[in-house]
Amino acid sequence: MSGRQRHEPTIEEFVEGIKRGERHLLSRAITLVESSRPEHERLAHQILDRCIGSGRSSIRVGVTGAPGAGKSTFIEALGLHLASVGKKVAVLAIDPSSSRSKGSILGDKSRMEKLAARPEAFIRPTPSSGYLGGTSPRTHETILLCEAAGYEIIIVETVGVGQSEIVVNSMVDFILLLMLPGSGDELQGIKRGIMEIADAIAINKADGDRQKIAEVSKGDFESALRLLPEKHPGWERKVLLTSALESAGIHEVWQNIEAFASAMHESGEWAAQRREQLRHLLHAIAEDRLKREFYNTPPVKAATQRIEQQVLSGKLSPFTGALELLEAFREK
Ligand SMILES: Nc1nc2c(ncn2[C@@H]2O[C@H](COP(=O)(O)OP(=O)(O)OP(=O)(O)O)[C@@H](O)[C@H]2O)c(=O)[nH]1
Ligand SMILES: [Mg+2]
Repeated sequence: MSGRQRHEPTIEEFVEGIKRGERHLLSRAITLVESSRPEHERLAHQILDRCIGSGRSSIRVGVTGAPGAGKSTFIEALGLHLASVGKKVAVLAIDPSSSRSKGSILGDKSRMEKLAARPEAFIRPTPSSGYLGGTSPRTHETILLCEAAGYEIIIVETVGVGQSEIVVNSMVDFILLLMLPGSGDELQGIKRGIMEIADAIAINKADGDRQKIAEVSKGDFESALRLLPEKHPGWERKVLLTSALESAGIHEVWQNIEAFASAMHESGEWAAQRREQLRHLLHAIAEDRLKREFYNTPPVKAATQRIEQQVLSGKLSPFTGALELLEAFREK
């Protein structure tokens, strides 16, 4: 960073710049969204308020799967495919390491260097900032900013290790689950819940001598999907074979996403799901704010340590302790 004082853009400049697709302003607005400083938060919300009605539409795709399944490589291949047909693509890679390290230490693959070099693409690692599962209301807010900036396809990468894919389900239109070729018997330790929220499965790394086994896995996953309840009535979840490394099967995945989008638009479910997601965001933000306000209220702050100690030493039950904290909050 240079020592030069940076000009702080006005709300107007932020909003107009984002709508014109100026990447540096989009980046700075996302930084404000991610900040926990109250003045940044206020600014971020003023910007968001004026971006949310941009009327621009997008397809939001969540890509999830076990660590090393090839999510980043796949997203880069898909992004390059989309950029080559002139689509503007934003990629939000949720970096699970950043809650620990406070920085975004992404591996080479996660940087998606080829895609990053394309003018049509915008790549942003987002810190999971300690939120359960690696996504936060901030990811949703960042999606809204990217949409206002005219990105037509927004791809969110999350590691399918627990809650993250459930959270990502509340902010994207389509979820692609990446699996590896291999025995589908034990479904590779992937929890049933993750399969249930997938709109399609791609068996990635279906290349070299893994091709045969990938075919077998395809059948296994198709059977497994048939046993699961429908996610969207009328949408048949496909199992596709891909090689992100060789860019094979990528176009087929995209065609599947487009088919999903038109089917959902036709049935009205697209809009219904988006409305449901706004409801979710409303409550996620309210809960987030309330929780912070609660613990920052002076009487609660003052009582927390004492009550914690009493609970830990067995003098007070956690139930009574929690009620006492609420009492302190009400007395504020
Ligand atoms: N053979 C083969 N290797 C692949 C393919 N896709 C990814 N890989 C390799 O698999 C490794 C992991 O790929 P990533 O794209 O980083 O996987 P990821 O799922 O994003 O990993 P995390 O973000 O760490 O969870 C890398 O060495 C890739 O080169 C593929 O289609 N075929
Ligand atoms: Mg990755």
